[in-house]
Amino acid sequence: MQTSSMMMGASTSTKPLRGAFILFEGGDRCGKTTQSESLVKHLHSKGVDAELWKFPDRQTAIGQMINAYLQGKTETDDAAVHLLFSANRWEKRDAMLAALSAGRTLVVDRYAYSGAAFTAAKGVPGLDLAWCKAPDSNLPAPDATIFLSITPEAAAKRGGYGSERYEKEEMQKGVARKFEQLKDATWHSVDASMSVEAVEAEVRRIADAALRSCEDGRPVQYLWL
Ligand code: DGP
Repeated sequence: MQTSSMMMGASTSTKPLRGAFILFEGGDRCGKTTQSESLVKHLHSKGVDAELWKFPDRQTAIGQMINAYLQGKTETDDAAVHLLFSANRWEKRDAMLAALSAGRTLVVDRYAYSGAAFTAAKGVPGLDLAWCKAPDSNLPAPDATIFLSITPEAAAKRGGYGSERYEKEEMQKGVARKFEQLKDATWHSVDASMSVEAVEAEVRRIADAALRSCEDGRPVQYLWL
């Protein structure tokens, strides 16, 4: 199967066989929003069918429960809220796979790596990284993960953290340590303390390579199996 897909990819037009899944991860205030929006604009300018997705998706019923939790309006058990974040990704799985196979590139702002890093950083007994990763196993995996790296101190100076639950320097330090442990073959760490333009250039280089690998027939991968 893979061989015939690869042959099709090599012989047909410039439209990729499938879209690429390009993920942005990082601590709060690392510049993900600016960079993910800029990348989508850039891809559109090159005629690439691309869409920006964001997790948590606060529009769904599950997303609204997550939103209330993040805003401190509700208290939820740490394991239960972890599973809600994961469910919020699972409820998008089919749509995600359908978009990718229709040739649409997805630029995604946060995903399962945030899921594992933020919960594991709480240090709740029993909720270690392995436990945190388990519910997201078998979700589509990114083709490239762009990790915007910035120290929690530098992030805090960027206009300060907001008022949401995790936007505190101590928590962000723990999250940064957990992200370190989650690095995998898709991972590209980009120094987010550079100028917006310099980060954009790096991001575009990584995204172009991911698109090329999908054009060359790279199949969709799945997380953490
Ligand atoms: P954002 O909308 O990107 O600012 O994300 C909201 C906050 O939720 C942010 O502090 C990161 C955190 N977060 C994102 N995804 C997850 C997740 O899956 N699990 C947990 N525990 N936290 C998450």
